[in-house]
Amino acid sequence: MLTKRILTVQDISCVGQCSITVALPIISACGIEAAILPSAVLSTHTGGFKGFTFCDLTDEMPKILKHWQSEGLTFDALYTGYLGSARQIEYVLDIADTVLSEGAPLIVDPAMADNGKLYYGFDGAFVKSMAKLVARADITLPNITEASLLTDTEYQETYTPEHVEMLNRKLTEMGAKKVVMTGIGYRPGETGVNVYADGVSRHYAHRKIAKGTHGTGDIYASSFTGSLMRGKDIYDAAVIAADFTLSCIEETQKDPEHWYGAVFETSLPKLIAALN
Ligand code: PXL
Repeated sequence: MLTKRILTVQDISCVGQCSITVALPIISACGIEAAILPSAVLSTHTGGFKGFTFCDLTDEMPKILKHWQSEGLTFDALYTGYLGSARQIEYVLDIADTVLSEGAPLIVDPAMADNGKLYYGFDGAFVKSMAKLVARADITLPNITEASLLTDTEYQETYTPEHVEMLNRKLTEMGAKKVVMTGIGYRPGETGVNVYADGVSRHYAHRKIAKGTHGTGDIYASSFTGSLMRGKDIYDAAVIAADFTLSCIEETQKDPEHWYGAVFETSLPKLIAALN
């Protein structure tokens, strides 16, 4: 096929602008077909809503995979986001082994922690399972909290480029081929992304907006994956995704009542323009 089809595996949070509800529109805007494998359905995400519902779809995963195999369906990339259990990670590895086309990258966003803390519901055993998936990744996109947890390194709120380099080395020694580390800033008021590929780091710095917004990791990973599949190299894709994510956070700031996610919709034209 001339067109590219990718598969993303993560949950559906019905309200909350994260995981599949941002991955689908963003990857589509990049001009790439996105197929989904929902790992669970939640009424909302877990970051601030109370009493959310949760329907686990783990048992569906092998059945869905079997059907795809019987239809001969394959995917040109596999992008994973928020996953809920060790068993889901085993199924993701089965998917990577069976329905990826030749050379299709495995892109792993180990979405499980931020600001030095695991998200609600995760524990050390899950981190170990996620480390197994990261070890298979062609590209992994951790923030510094996730990189620290995955490599059993103490989390530091402020850090040096040498510290980031050490985390990158540890992640690649585990097996990940390339690392795009998000939320990396060395100066007050600055954040950015560090791309580690073939033993070399390149850092892209940009303005940091003080108030963090939920779901920006998913916006970043989706726009990165879409840009990469549009043929951008890893650094250019990382920069396009950083500029897009920053624009989404700026849009979110215009509405102080919009607390649960980032307003990404109005920045999609900018993302499309950056790719053309
Ligand atoms: O954005 C990451 C994410 C995705 N899905 C669910 C979440 C979170 C973060 O908290 O709760 C259900």
